[in-house]
This record gives sequence, C-alpha cells and structure tokens, in this order.
Amino acid sequence: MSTLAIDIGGTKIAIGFVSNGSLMKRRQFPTPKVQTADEFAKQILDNCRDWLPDVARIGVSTTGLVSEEGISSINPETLAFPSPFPLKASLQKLADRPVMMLNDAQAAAWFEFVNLDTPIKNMAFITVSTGVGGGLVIDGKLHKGTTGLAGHIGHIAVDPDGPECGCGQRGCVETLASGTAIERISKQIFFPPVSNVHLFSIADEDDMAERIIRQSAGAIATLCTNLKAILDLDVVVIGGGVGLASGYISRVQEAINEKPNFCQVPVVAAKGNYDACLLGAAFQFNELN
Ligand code: BMX
Ligand code: ZN
Repeated sequence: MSTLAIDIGGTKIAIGFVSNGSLMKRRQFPTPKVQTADEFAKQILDNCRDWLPDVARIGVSTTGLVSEEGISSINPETLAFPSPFPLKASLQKLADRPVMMLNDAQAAAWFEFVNLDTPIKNMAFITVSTGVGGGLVIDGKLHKGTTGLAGHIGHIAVDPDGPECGCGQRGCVETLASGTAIERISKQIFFPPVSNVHLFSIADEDDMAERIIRQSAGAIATLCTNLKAILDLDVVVIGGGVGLASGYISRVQEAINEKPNFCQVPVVAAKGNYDACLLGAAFQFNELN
C-alpha cells in the first residue's frame, strides 16, 4: 500500500511517495502563504497530482500543535496558522483518502525510535531547523500529552534575560538555537549577511562563526541535560537542517560532556537524516505503541 507523506515545515514542504516503507520519490517546495486550509491543501496536492492514482492514504507531519480541531502555532513566527487550521479535514475532502497527522518532531521521534540499533525505552528526538521541535518516547510509547503539546521543548525557557520568543515567553531554547536564531545573531555580526550554510562552512577559520554555532549547540546541550534530568533518557536523536550540519552534533556532545555525569546523555544523528520528519509522516500508519 503506497502512502503520500507530507512534511510541513516553517520554510519548506517536502512530499514523498512511500511504498513498503521506502521513500521512492521526493519533491520539495517553499511553504505557501497560509490562507484557508482548503487552498493550502490544494497547493500541496497540485504538486503531486501525478502520484495520487497510486496513493492509498496520506500521512502528514507538520510544524505546530496538532489537535483534533486542527493545527495551531505555538510560535507564529515559525509559521502563522490561523488557529485551529483544519488541514486534515481539507486533505481528506480534496484527496478522498484517509489522512493521519502528527506534529513533525513527534512523527520523526516515533520513526527514529523504531529504527534504533539498540532497543531502549526512553528517547527524545530534537529537530534544530527553522524552529526547535521535539518528540518524546517514554517507556516505549510516543508521548503526546493531553492536548498534543508534549515535546514542544523548543519553548522551554532557559534564559530569563534572553530574546523574546514568538510564543510569548523570553529566552526559549528556540530563540537561542534555531536556524532562525542563528540567522538573527549572525546578521548582527556579518555584513553583508551570510547564509547559515556559509556560516558553517567558514566556522573552522572564523572565530565569530564558530562562536555563533557553539552558542546554538550549547543551548541544545542544556536542553538535553535538562531532559535527561526530567526523563532519564537513554539517547537523544538529533535532526533538522542545522542539527545535521557538519560538526553540529559533536559540538552538542562536547558541551554535554562538560556537565555533571548524572545528566549526561548520548546524542546521535537521525537515521532518517534530513527526511526523518517526512518518513515519520508515512510511518504513523504503523502502530504507534
Ligand atoms: C516550533 C513549533 C513546533 C515545531 C518546531 C519545529 C509552530 C508553528 N511550530 O517550535 O510545533 O515542531 O517549531 O518546526 O509553532 P520546524 O518548522 O522548524 O520544522
Ligand atoms: Zn518560545
């Protein structure tokens, strides 16, 4: 049975044609401006009309808080959904296929958990991308919480004097570590501005670039040690465009290793690589627990 996988991020949407658990075809395009859910769904489906005759079901992983009513933004600066945004119902109606939907990082967490080399019970997935998202597997079960909010670890406030976050708090991990945060900080330092990809490529010879990346990795390290203290995790899996950039995970691990032993935790790269959330979108049809 073939699945159309859709991963909605703050910057881009990736779509995949998944057959027997393998990603057979993949496309990506910039996230359209959010209007009505019907229009948003139509724009996604327009990008894969040729796949639809062979698609039996649709799995979506999306940035934002996913509930029965629809998607809501926790940080509207990442993607401003008019809340609740009933995208699942629109896709179901327009494509006439069963649709399942999860938060992007929750979907990736479950995919990564099932694909771990060593079976363990407690794991977090962290995506460092436009925002900082998270998914938690506790005692072998994906933990979504009462309202679906569980895992929104980018909005743990770690610096009371830090920058304002679009979620309404100050000093959230997302304001210190995300791709958006790195861009904001690097813009204050580099003129003309440099892209995040370029920033990583010059980090070896440019102290300032290295410092900006270390600040992000340091905030993710603090997040990991906090999560270890709360949940006694066995491992943290990291994904996302920034999270998977060359040398990022080793910088996070180095920062973790400077903390006391009890809260140290190993960090590894997502098996699904840049497509962990996309594969997770399709994978949610496999039993979640
Ligand atoms: C934000 C939040 C999370 C999401 C995370 C990563 C919104 C719209 N999104 O913290 O739900 O998981 O960003 O999202 O409030 P991404 O767009 O960086 O993949
Ligand atoms: Zn926040």
